[in-house]
Amino acid sequence: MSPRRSRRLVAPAAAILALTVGLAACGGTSRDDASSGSGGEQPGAGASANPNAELQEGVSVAFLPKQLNNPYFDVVAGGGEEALEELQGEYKLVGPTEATASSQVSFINTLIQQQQDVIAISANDPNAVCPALNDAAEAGTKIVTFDSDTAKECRDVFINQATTQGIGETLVKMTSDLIGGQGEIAILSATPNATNQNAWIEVMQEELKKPEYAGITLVDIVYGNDDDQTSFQQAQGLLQSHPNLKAIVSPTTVGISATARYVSGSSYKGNVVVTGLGTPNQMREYVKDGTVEAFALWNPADIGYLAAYAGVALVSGQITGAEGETFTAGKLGEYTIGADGEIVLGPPTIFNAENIDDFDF
Ligand code: RAM
Repeated sequence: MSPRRSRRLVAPAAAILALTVGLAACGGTSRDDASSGSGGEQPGAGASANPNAELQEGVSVAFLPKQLNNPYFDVVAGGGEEALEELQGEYKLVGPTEATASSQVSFINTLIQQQQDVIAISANDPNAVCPALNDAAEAGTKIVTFDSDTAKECRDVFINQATTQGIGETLVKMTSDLIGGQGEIAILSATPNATNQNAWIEVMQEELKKPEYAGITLVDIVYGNDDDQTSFQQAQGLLQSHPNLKAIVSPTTVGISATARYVSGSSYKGNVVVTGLGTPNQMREYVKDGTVEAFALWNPADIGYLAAYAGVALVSGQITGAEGETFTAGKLGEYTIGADGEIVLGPPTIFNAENIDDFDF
């Protein structure tokens, strides 16, 4: 039996309405890099939202991360599972082992056959998954992107972990502070096609043009493909090719942990800064051994949780993905949809020796 026929209502509309005031600042958008060049409408365009619609039970939400063997996405998926338990929905996790551009397409096609109500995807490429996602949308599936967006016409909403601008600014400011505003830096990214990393790098490059960063030169950008071994080798290569390098900035949890591992076992430890975006649990030993002073991230579980709530709100007709619509995401409170269907989780956190033991993810 199709899960679409088995849904019931889960929360009284009054309870939802009671929470719709006061927290609107959680949402909003600063920019939408993933949508550049796209002119089409989002899948939900044209429909109208009913903010009084009740959340339905039995909604099936499939999480499709960039890759499965990535601790970051395990935490995201855990948050999604928690939300779907609360919502009495059906949780599923599928995905490729490698974060290559088209590796998610066959999974989307299978999810269409399974008549999933919602696909929540972190896209390895802004465009490669679009034809398959459009097929899914035509079959009635709601599309939520999280973490790494597609072009905007290929999904209903995008759950961004923080504003793209804010993440780029944080990365540059943190690096500048750690190297005293002077010297060569390099970026060790994820895959060359990753929407999120490319958007953050673009902001970083703009930031570095500001007068306060005039002493910093970005000398290289390399790609570890969100593969531990490749990232490890790229870190080694960067340090060999750039003898004056002051910092490696890795805006990916896979890249920063591999870089920290390489540097912690080398003579660069204490001389070259390692920073970027990492999970506290992966980075703890490198903070404790003095390899890493500071890095940033958000709570990945909250992205999964918010994506699941957004998916169920879409299926229930509470939102369509249009700017200004609001919905309540359980314990996270109320969110407002920004321009281009973007929903922003909140600001990133900076971790260091002082606070790292307060976090467990
Ligand atoms: C990796 C992935 C993910 C990114 C984090 C910071 O796990 O590339 O997309 O958001 O790092």
